[in-house]
Amino acid sequence: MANTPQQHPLIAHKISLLRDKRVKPKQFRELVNELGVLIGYQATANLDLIETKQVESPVAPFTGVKLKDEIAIFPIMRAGLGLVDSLLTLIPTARVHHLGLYREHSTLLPVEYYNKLPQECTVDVGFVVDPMIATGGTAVAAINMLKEWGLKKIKFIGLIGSTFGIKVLRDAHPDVEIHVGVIDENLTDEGYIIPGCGDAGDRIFK
Ligand code: HSX
Ligand code: HSX
Repeated sequence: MANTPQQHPLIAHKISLLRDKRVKPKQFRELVNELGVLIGYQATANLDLIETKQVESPVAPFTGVKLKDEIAIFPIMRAGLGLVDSLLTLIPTARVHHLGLYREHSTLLPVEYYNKLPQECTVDVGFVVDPMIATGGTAVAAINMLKEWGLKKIKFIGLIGSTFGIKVLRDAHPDVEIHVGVIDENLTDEGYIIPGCGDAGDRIFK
């Protein structure tokens, strides 16, 4: 199931602002970043911990905990770049591996243009980040790339997903947790989510 923390008032408030066409790139980028932190916080809630050796607080010894897994963030360019800082705020030690995919304009099918993953996969948990799931093709293709690389545990973080695209992603990769801020019912033949927020890449960078 896709997790839509829509009920959280801060997420609902910020998604509404994100949709507003009067919002300019500076504020749009800030909103993407803030939403990434809120949704990322929820998406990291079930990460595993291990105990550390005993250390001492100023008053007593204690056994600490730390994250068990090697974690990486996989932004899908361009728009996914807007969510990298959010995830790094939450997990500053995470690695970042960029994936480049664009939708071919007539078929809307994803085309890979950038993949510099190291030869060996030493990541335990990967967070694929991209603000939009429209037809779902891009997310499915990115996750295919990561599974072929050898990554076993993958979570997707987005801001707005279409009902159709989320079903496509869930059917293709039922093992992947999907975390989005909101699910919109409609998708145009041109692959735009309605009401959506327009082209997130353009709104972040232009
Ligand atoms: C947008 O198109 C997003 O940032 C994604 O990278 C992509 C989503 O489209 P789709 O493949 O889900 O239709 O620019
Ligand atoms: C969009 O996804 C456009 O169709 C582009 O082809 C593609 C690239 O996304 P981004 O670079 O703006 O994230 O839907």
